[in-house]
Amino acid sequence: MNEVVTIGDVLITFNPRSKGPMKFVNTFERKIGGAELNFAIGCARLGLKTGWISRLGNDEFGQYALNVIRGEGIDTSQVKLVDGFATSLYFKEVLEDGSGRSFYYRTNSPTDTLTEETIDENYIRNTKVLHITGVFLAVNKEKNIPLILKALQIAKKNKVLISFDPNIRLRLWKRDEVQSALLQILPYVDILLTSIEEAEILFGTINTKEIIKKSTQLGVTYIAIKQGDAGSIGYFHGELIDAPPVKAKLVVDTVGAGDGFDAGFIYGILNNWSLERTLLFANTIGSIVVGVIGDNEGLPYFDDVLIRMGEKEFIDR
Ligand code: KDG
Repeated sequence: MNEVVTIGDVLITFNPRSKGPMKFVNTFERKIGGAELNFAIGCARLGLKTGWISRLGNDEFGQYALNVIRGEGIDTSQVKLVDGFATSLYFKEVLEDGSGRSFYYRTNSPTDTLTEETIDENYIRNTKVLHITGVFLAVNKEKNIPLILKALQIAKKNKVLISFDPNIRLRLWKRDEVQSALLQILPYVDILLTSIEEAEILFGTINTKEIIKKSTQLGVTYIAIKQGDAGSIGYFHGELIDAPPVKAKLVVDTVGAGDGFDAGFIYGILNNWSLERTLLFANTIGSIVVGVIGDNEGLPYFDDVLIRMGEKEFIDR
């Protein structure tokens, strides 16, 4: 039995070797990414039994990705390599000021072959948490929204906790599409892990109390508002905690920090930690992830987090 299961698309990631507009970058470093996969890697490294439901192209990149994912100890029994589809790609741009864009090559994703019929009810029933993000929904809205709704219904029926990160990528869909789609998902959600900007798109407000009110009215019990280097806010059953930021030692790549935070938050919940400790743990993970280039290379193992929290001694020889 898994403790956490997620559903998503992998992306072979091309990190630029130099800064500046992508059209002038000549060399890239190949890595792998994808919001749900980053989350799964984060959970597995913390020691949670983690499953990932997906489809990859039966090509060099898909085979490479599958090897990496297996190597992380993630259960890939629900992953298939499919013929006739190319594994999705994305190229990252990093400008001199650290900002940048993502360029996706993911139309006709291999996950287009993942349908409502291919969802194994038993697999979803046999986990403690089902984690969904808005990225997978956006990759193929017409198909993935009903597919995810089916997975959510199975999870609800079997008392599996549902966590949701809106992970809104406006390169994949328009604001009004996002709101109407995600508002269909929210009534199933137990744990909402969002940024303030995403909460504004969903609820039309950046006021924390309003966000909490609107989410809890829909049935959400745990809320975490991720604020990057400003820490995070958490809410559970009337308890509201403003958790201070954990200062990063180095910031070289912020992609994946939110996915790492999500993994840490779910770890805390599954271990019945207090909301305060859960937020501190998740904030610490985010602060570690940003110190490493790549979408998931910086995700820490459990002991790394304890060392950064000062709860375990670091012995280097
Ligand atoms: O959360 C980080 C991800 O967004 C990144 O690894 C890849 O852009 C990506 C996506 O669409 O999943």
